[in-house]
Amino acid sequence: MRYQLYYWPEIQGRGEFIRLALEETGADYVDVARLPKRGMTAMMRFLESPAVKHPPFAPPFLKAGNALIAQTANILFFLGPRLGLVPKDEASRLWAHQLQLTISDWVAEVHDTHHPIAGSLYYEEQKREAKRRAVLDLLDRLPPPAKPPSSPRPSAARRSRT
Ligand SMILES: N[C@@H](CCC(=O)N[C@@H](CS)C(=O)NCC(=O)O)C(=O)O
Repeated sequence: MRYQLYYWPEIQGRGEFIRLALEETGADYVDVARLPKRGMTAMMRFLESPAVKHPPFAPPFLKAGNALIAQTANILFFLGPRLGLVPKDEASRLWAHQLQLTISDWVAEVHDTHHPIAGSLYYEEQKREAKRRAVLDLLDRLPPPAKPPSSPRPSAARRSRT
């Protein structure tokens, strides 16, 4: 099966999660929007054409035969067993999916520390809010990456002082 990946050609972004799975396993795929000339047109057709029955919300999305699959975690849930990246049992698959959904939450959190008001505004236009958001996010939401999992989260430590 030749998979077709659709993602913005200029950035790595969420498309990279899909690329990594495809590259790691040597899957046969084409990165459609990176093709010269018609790549972006092909991608925009899926996003804009009323003829698409189940249109994606936003890239990345994957075409696999007749299936059109969007949402990064959903695409990986589909690809995982097909590319041999997860064990076959349901519990393992759900655990891998749960991890990927958590990563998706983190991606959104980190994105919002730069674009807390709107993704369509430049960082410079929302710098003050971004700084506030970033500090609060670090304190309340994201666990410290450098510490072992057993360490208390900063938010818990903060709460215990009040
Ligand atoms: N929840 C979706 C989010 C998709 C998303 O927001 N994609 C971004 C790029 S990483 C995008 O295309 N934003 C511009 C737009 O929606 O027009 C996922 O995890 O795939």
